[in-house]
Amino acid sequence: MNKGKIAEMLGIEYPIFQGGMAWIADAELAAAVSNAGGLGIIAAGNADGDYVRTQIQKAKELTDKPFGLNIMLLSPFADEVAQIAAEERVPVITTGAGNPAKYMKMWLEADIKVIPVVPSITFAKIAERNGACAVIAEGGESGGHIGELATITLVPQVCDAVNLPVIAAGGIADGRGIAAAFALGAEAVQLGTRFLSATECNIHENYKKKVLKAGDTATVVTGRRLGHPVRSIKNQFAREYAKMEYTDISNEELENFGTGKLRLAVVEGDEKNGCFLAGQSAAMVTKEETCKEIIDDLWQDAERILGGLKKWEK
Ligand code: TUI
Repeated sequence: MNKGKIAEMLGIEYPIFQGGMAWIADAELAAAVSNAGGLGIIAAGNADGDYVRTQIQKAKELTDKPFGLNIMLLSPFADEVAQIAAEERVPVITTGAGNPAKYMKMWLEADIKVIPVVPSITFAKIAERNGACAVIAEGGESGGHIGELATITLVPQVCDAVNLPVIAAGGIADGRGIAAAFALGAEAVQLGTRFLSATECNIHENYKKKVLKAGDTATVVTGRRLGHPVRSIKNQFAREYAKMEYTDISNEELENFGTGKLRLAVVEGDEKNGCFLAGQSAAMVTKEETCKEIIDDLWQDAERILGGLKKWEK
């Protein structure tokens, strides 16, 4: 099957991105995905410049294939990390949780392909105007920080609104999801949650277990009150946070209550107090596999389903 414009543009084998999950997506995961033919993406998250530079250099050692860096724009280190990404000339930058306009010129001058995550048509159009080579339209089924729209409504609207290739994200975890995304007009997909169970994903064993045993209604969205809705697996932390949103405590106290809880989940595996970010597709993640097994399985299934879809073949 024709693997499409995005794979060609980025020099990857399959149009499958691994989402840049904060605290989770390190050089090892990204390189494993890139070596399997997808686009592996290191997450800068809230980390400082030194950490990010080390991870970029490690990825360059672990793979000779293209890889990406995700810059979380709410990070206090976003300016520093943006500069380091340009210096290191990472092949691809994706951005999350904001508008990357002020960095675009610097990145484009460094010959970097910039692909912002957009939660709406407005931000897709801004990205196009500022020189992005594609956009990732991420629906609210995904884990972590989310927008208001669902993937099935967001993707076709973004495809109609901009003249750029669109990567669909949010709720996609298998070949059926990929087929659906292509039917909506996307030319590639980004998956995060499916890679949480990957052998090369260096998260605490308890995190993997939580994802593997998640059911269809295992996740919940908290944080709307502070303007940063976040989807995570229901546990004591999520329930307490949800309750606190409706009390009269200050925003600052609420924010402080959330600080450091993703680290508790990823590093300590603290099942009660950690914040276990995951998308609605967690219920579809049922076994631990290598990144290569995941990518091969995804593409084989997508190809089987899409075999006859003429629009994609041309
Ligand atoms: O960024 C993500 N997912 C994330 S970031 C993250 S770390 C974090 N922790 C606490 C609060 C906030 C972030 C965990 N998961 N996905 C990409 C994404 N980007 N989803 C939604 C957006 C987005 C939202 C608003 C992109 C642009 C945007 O622009 C609005 C503006 O006002 O700039």
